Amino acid sequence: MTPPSGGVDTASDLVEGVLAGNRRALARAITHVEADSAIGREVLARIYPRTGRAQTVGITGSAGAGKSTLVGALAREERKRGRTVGIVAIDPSSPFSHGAILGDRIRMQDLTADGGVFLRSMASRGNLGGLSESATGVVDVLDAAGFDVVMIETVGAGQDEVEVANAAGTTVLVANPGGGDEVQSMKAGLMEVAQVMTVNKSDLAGADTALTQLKALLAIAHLGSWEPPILKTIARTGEGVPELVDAIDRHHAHITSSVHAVEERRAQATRQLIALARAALHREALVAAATTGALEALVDSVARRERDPRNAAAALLDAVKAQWARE
Ligand SMILES: Nc1nc2c(ncn2[C@@H]2O[C@H](COP(=O)(O)OP(=O)(O)O)[C@@H](O)[C@H]2O)c(=O)[nH]1
Ligand SMILES: [Mg+2]
Repeated sequence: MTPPSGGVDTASDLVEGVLAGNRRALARAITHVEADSAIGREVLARIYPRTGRAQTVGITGSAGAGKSTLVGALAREERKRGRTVGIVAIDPSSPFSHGAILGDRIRMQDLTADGGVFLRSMASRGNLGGLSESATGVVDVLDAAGFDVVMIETVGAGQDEVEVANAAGTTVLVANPGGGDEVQSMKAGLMEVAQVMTVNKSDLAGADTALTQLKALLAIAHLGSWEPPILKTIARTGEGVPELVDAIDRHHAHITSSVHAVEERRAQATRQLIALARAALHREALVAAATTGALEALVDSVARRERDPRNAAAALLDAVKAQWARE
């Protein structure tokens, strides 16, 4: 990806512009971060000491759960409370990026028109881990630019998406009535990813059943010092949204309170670092494997049943390590 034409960006100008809240500098800095350019990396390195002030909120759940609608409703509520909002949407089916729901888009434009909301859509990039790297970078840029709240919408399907949501201070799981099987399949694992849960589309039948199922799952989950509240929302009308903002704020107060602040900062740093290291390792290893031709050859031998896949995976790792030793 190349940066937009017209003028040559320098990292210094972009950093200065971002910190001053300049919208054009912000947009260009984000483009560099998304492209993972040298300037983008320098911008991220230089702004990082200025991050950590924003309240970061991950919004995760299945496609169609109403995440984008809810993000819009949350942003509206935050604006009522006088807070500015940065939004990163990486759901590929997001109406923010695809215009699937014209009404939502028009209302979203109202919201961004007041200058207190900045919205950026990002395309999911397949399985090379580029997503967690660039999405958390964009969150950092919005944080440094001074937005009070930064929201990240992701489809809670892949590892990558879960990691993105996980990098946020507070993650909201968006479930639906009638999603019983789906809720069961999440099991305790995904429940532990979220600190606040909501049964969205509570105007539909079965909302209370879904609520009861979530509570039952939560009862068997391993919980720390925070017990995730489970709420009901109707994102389309905004019903329950003020209560959801209150719950997110309570969790934010919990993780920033003096008793938990140090522990939580370390936990969040661990999640972020591991997610980024995993993505980088994955990418570098595939590049090294491709360079040596080892991947191709091992795939052939497994397909011919000459080697078992576990043995081949170990051989692939050896080839990658040997390639790294040569570099
Ligand atoms: N009935 C009802 N529909 C909703 C609600 N929230 C969102 N929707 C609808 O659900 C569909 C998917 O919403 P969207 O926000 O795009 O979901 P996402 O894929 O999770 O981002 C859209 O048609 C929304 O209008 C709600 O609270 N009640
Ligand atoms: Mg969406």
